[in-house]
Amino acid sequence: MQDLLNYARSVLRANDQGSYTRPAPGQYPHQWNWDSAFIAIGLSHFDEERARQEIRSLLRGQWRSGMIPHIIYHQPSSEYFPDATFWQTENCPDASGDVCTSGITQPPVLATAVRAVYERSTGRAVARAFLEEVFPALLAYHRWLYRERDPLGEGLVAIVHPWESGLDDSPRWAGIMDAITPASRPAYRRTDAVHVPSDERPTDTDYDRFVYLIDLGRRAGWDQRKLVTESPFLVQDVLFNAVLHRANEDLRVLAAELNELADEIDGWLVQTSQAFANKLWDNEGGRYLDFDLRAGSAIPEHTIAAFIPLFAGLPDAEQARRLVAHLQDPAEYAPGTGSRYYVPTTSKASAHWNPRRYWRGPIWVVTNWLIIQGLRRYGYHDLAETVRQHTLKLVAQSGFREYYNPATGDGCGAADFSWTAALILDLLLNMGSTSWT
Ligand code: 9WN
Repeated sequence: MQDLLNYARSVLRANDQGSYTRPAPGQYPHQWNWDSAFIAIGLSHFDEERARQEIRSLLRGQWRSGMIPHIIYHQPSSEYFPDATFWQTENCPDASGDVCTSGITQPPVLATAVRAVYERSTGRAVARAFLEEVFPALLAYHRWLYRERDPLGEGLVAIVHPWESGLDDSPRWAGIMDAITPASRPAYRRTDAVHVPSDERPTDTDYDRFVYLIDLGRRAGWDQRKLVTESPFLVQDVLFNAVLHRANEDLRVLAAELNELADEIDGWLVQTSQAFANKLWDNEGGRYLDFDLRAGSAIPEHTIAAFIPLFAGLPDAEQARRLVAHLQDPAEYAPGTGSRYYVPTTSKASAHWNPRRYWRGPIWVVTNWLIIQGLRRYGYHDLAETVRQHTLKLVAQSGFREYYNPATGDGCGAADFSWTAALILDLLLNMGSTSWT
C-alpha cells in the first residue's frame, strides 16, 4: 500500500504545472475541468493548499456567463489538438477574457470536489475563507447549466458535443454521430495517436465529427441558444446529469455551511430526481438510458453510464437492485466471458464492445471510483470492495494508466495519468467510507 501511495503522489507531483495539474505528460498538456476536480480530491489527502490551488486555477477559465470550460489553456502547446486558437472563443462576449479556453464544458464534478477539499481541511479558518471565495462561482456554474442547457425546463441538462460527456466515443453517441455528414469542416491534424496506438483511440471518422461540431459552435459564436437550436448532437446524458445532481447535493451542504439560501438548489434537486424517475429510467430494461432531444427518443445503448445515478442517490432500492444485477451479470459487466476485471465501460453484450478502444470497453479508474461510491451509498459493500480490489490490482500490475484492457489487465492510453493516481489515493485512504472526512 505504501508503495502505491508514494507512486500516486509522485505522479501528481510530476504532472504539476505550478498552478494546475496536466492529466498526463505528452498527451494532455493543459487543464481539464473534471480531471482537475478529481485531482483536487486526491490532493486533498496530502496537500490541502495545492488542492485549493487546483480549483482556483480551473476557475480562472470560468466564463462571464458562469460556464466552466472543459479545457483551460494556461500555456501554448503544439502537443495537443485542438490548440487554444482552434476554438475561436474570443468571438464570444461571454468567454473568459483572462485565459484561453475551449467553448464547451464537462461533467460538473467541481462542487463535489470543493466539498471534499473543504471537509478534509485541517485549518478551518483557511477552509472557510476558501469556501466563501469559490461558492459564488460554483452557483454561477450550476445556474448556467440550468439556464442555458435545459431547453425543456425539466431539470435535465443537455450536452452539445460528445466531449462534454467526458466519455467521448461512448457507443451511446454512435447512432447520432454516424448520422452526421461533416460536409464542410476545417482542416485539422490529430496529435493524439502520436503518443498512443491509434487502435486505443477514437477513429478518424469520430474525429471528423468532433471537429464538425466544434466548427458549428465557432460559427454560432458559442451562442448557447443557437447551439441548442442547431446542434445535431443534443443529448440529456445520464452520467452528466447524475454527476450534476450529486454536485447539487454537495452544493446544498456547502450553502448551509455559509447560511446561504438554498431554495434554488432544492428546486433543482427535486426536479432532476423526478426527471430521472419519469424520463430516464427504462423500466423494461431495468436501467437508465440517455435521451436524444433531436430525435425525441431514448438511446438504447448499454454502458457504464447507467450505474452513475447510484453515486447521486437517484434510484430507489428496487431500481438499485436491478442496476446491480446488470453489474453482476458476466454477459454484461462482471468478470467471465471476455473479461477478467470490473468494470468495463461498455457492456460486453454491445455490438460496439472493444476491450482496447477508449470508452468502448476499457476500464477507467474514474468510472470505477464513481461506481464504488455509488455501491457503498446503497449498502452493496462487498461488491464495492471487489471493484476496489480489482482497481488496485490493475494499477499494481500495469501502472497508473489512462485505461485498462478488461480481458488482460494491460494498461492502455497515456501513462502516468493524474486522475488515476488521485483516485487511487482516495481508494487507499478512504476505505469503505461514503463521507469525505
Ligand atoms: C477530449 C483529459 C480528457 C478527459 C476525458 C477523456 C479525454 C479528451 C481527448 O481526455 O478527452 O476532452 O482528447 O480525448 O475522454 O474524459 O477529461 O484526461
